[in-house]
Amino acid sequence: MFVYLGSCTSHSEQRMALLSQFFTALLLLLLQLELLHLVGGSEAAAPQTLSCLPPPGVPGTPGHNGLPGRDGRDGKDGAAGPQGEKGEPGLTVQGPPGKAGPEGSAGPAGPAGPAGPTGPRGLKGDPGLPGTAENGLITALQSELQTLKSRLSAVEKVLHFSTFKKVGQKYYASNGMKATFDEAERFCAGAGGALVLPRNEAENKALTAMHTALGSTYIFLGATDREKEGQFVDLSKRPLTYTNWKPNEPNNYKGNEDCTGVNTDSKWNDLPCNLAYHVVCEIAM
Ligand code: MAN
Ligand code: CA
Repeated sequence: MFVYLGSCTSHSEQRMALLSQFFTALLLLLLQLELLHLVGGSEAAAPQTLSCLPPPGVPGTPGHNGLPGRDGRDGKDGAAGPQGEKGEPGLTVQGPPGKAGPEGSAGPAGPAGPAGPTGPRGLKGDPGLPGTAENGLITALQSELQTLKSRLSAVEKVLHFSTFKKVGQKYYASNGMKATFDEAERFCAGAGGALVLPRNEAENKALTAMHTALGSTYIFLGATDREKEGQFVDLSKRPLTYTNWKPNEPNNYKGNEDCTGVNTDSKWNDLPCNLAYHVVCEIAM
């Protein structure tokens, strides 16, 4: 039984109405049970059959299925899914520039006496260059591009030689040729480099390795004292900052030694410029 209670009834009124419906139904049920007792005998009696009822009939056809029930409540939360893939690393970019600091105060007053009043405040300074992240990235990439261009250029020059060795920011390269000093100097310049001249011990040691590869005894170095006897200079006429002379060298033997060579022991000796010695060029990056 369903009774429409209306939207204007209070909660307690609704409860009262439901209770009264419930008790009415209960009363009807008890009345029916009492009728059965009156017909069927005392309470204590054993189970019985109502002899006054007619025999049961043939079972009827099954009823139709009922309507589907309402949806159940939502289930519990499922287990957490697997962890996602790690993201790509972000770009490193320069942040924006900070704000300009406050302007400095005027200088201290001069000594007491006839000095004038303190000068006016100075003009505001010019703003700095825009230090945006993009500008920082462009500068870094331009620098990297220059480095790569320089290295590629050196490697392309070295490709024309059969023997080469990298030392610091340069290559020492040779094709095993022997030549006079002037020929050697021209050859190296034409190859985009210069006749070799070690500037430190590491570079000098690299020439010992070239000796081993070339099977040479002397390699010409880019240093002469042609202009002033006893004063060795490089090919740009600058004084040498590193030397590794043998003992008692340079000796200008027979007054005819204005050029320089390095021996297999890595020591230097002044030699005749018109004799042919092995040629090694240095190719800078
Ligand atoms: C000797 C020394 C050197 C000189 C050579 C020339 O080894 O006198 O100083 O340069 O001969 O062959
Ligand atoms: Ca000598």
